[in-house]
Formats: sequence, structure tokens, C-alpha cells
Amino acid sequence: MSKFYEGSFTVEGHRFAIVVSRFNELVTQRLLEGALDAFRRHGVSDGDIETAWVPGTFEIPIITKKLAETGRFHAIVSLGAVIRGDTPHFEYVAGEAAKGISHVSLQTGVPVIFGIVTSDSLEQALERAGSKHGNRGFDAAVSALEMASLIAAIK
Ligand code: INI
Repeated sequence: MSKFYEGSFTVEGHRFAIVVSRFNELVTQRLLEGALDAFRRHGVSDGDIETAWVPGTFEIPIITKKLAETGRFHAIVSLGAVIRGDTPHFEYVAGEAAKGISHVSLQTGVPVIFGIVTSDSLEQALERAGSKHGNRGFDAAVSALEMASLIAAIK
């Protein structure tokens, strides 16, 4: 029979970090609440979660790298909100964050979950931060649980 691996959502002894951007804090504070809610509801204690605030989404990769390199975390959640209406730099900010996060993840072997909302308007961003399209922060934390557990299963 072939062997297959699958992550679960119940992890024991796993530690998680969250890197959250202060830019568009109205949205990111809600994403953070969603992520913390998901971790707690899946049995992760507050003592096993560390959160770092960064000025903007562009700064997420460097702090994610620092946290990953400590070796303390089984997965890291990145949270931000990049709104097209706010800036002509939309593509740079969102694109560089995506590239940087992916690079950190592959380089360190620590799964980094992309919980960055990209939208055309503040209204659309809020819809993904706890209103009609769910909460991307909650979803990102659930993905972090699954990835941490999947990696543990493969090891
Ligand atoms: N940062 C965001 O997180 N979201 C944005 O929508 C945004 N806009 O619109 O510019 C943004 N800019 C700041 C950027 O992330 C850096 O903090 C800044 O450029 C300093 O490096």
C-alpha cells in the first residue's frame, strides 16, 4: 500500500509566531484576532504564540526570517493588508512581500503562511477580515497548524 502524509489540526508542543503589519491596522488587528482565535480554539496556549508588529507589509519578510532563524517556531503566520487604492506601489509591496515570505520559508524550512489580504478597497479588505468573506487571519492560522503537523508527520 502506498504511504501518504496528511496534516491534522491538533498539535502538541508546537510553537507559532505571527508577524503582523501595522499599516491598515483597522484590517490587520482583525486578522490578528482571527489568527489568535483559531490557535486558541485548536488548543494552542497563549504561551506558545509570539506576535511581532512591523510597520508595513514590506517589512514582514525580514522579521519573519529573524523569527524563523531562532528555531523556536514550527510555523509562522504573516498578516498584512495591501490596498490598491492606497498606493501606486501596490504591486511592489504585495509582490515583494510574497517573494520574501516564500524565500524565507524555503531557506529556513519553517512554513510561513501567507495571510496578507490584497484588495482594491478598504471595504473589500474588511470583508476578508471577519465579515462576509470570513477571516483570512483565522484561515492562515489553521494552515499553520496543518503545515506544522504535516512536517512533523514526514519527519
Ligand atoms: N503597507 C501595507 O502593509 N499596506 C499598504 O497598502 C501599503 N501601501 O499602501 O503603501 C503599505 N505601505 C508601506 C510599506 O509596507 C512599507 O512599510 C513602507 O514602504 C516602508 O518600507
